[in-house]
Amino acid sequence: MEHAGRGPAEKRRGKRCVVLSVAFVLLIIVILAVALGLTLRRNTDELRATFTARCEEFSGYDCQNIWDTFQQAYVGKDPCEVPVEAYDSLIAAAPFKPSCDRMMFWSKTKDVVHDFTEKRDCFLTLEDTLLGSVLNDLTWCGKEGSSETFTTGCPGWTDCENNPVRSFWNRASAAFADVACGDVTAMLNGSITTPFSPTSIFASIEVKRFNATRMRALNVVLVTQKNAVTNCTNASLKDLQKELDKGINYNCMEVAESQIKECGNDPEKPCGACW
Ligand code: DVN
Repeated sequence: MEHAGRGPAEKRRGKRCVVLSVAFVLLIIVILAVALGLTLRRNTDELRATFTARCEEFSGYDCQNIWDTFQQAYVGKDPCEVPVEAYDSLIAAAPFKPSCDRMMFWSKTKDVVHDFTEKRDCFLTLEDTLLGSVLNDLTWCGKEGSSETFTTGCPGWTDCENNPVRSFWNRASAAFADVACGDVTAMLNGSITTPFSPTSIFASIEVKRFNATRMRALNVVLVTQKNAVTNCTNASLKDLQKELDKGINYNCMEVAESQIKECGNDPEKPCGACW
């Protein structure tokens, strides 16, 4: 009769096989965990490197302290529960200085306005200031129970209101508008039907904080293209005028985008003569 059970050598081989399989699975788990850890570290390190390099272009600031203060706003938090107030300390660490007669606000004209302010050293947008420039075009968020910064998989602008990126821009825009003084300029988009959109940061936050004790006028530059759909008589611009604090003068000029581009390319021309 044939022996039904396995021999001792076969049993030992079977056991070794199980041990090897478990060890292999554990090894894979360790490798994956290390790779994930390194990726997260890289996320934090890359953001820190960009932040610090941009910060160091401004002299007289403690960039390490500004980075630490920035991180405190969102690290370890649910990325949908970072309110605007979380950035109060960051704003206090690098406050906006008033640049009377040179401050430039904008809405739906991101490229044209920055192309212009980069070439000409006359107007200053939020994105030309230290805090605006270090975080411009970046994405970041934290996670509950983690000390890392994530740069992917973060909630989008409209996914939840209190997300770290949106709250930062809302807070920074409010602080920048708080120091607006003298003659202030706003570049709005003449190619859309509602250049002063109630849901924009410009309308919902900045204009509401303009104050007549500091500001003399708001000069709207309505950027037009060949087939302009909007001019200075636009209904939304009437709303803008109504929203302004009494005592702030309002002016509006329609200016061709090509003229703004040409002026940007001509550093000899005085800034005020661009429109
Ligand atoms: O005056 C400026 C400046 O001070 C600024 O920070 O706020 C004013 C501009 O904000 P705005 O009036 O809301 O103008 P926009 O053109 O509607 O939006 C400005 C930017 O906010 C966009 O360019 C988006 O940034 P991005 O993605 O190009 O780096 C962002 N943004 C606004 N609404 C968004 C959005 N991003 C994604 N989804 C949205 N719904």
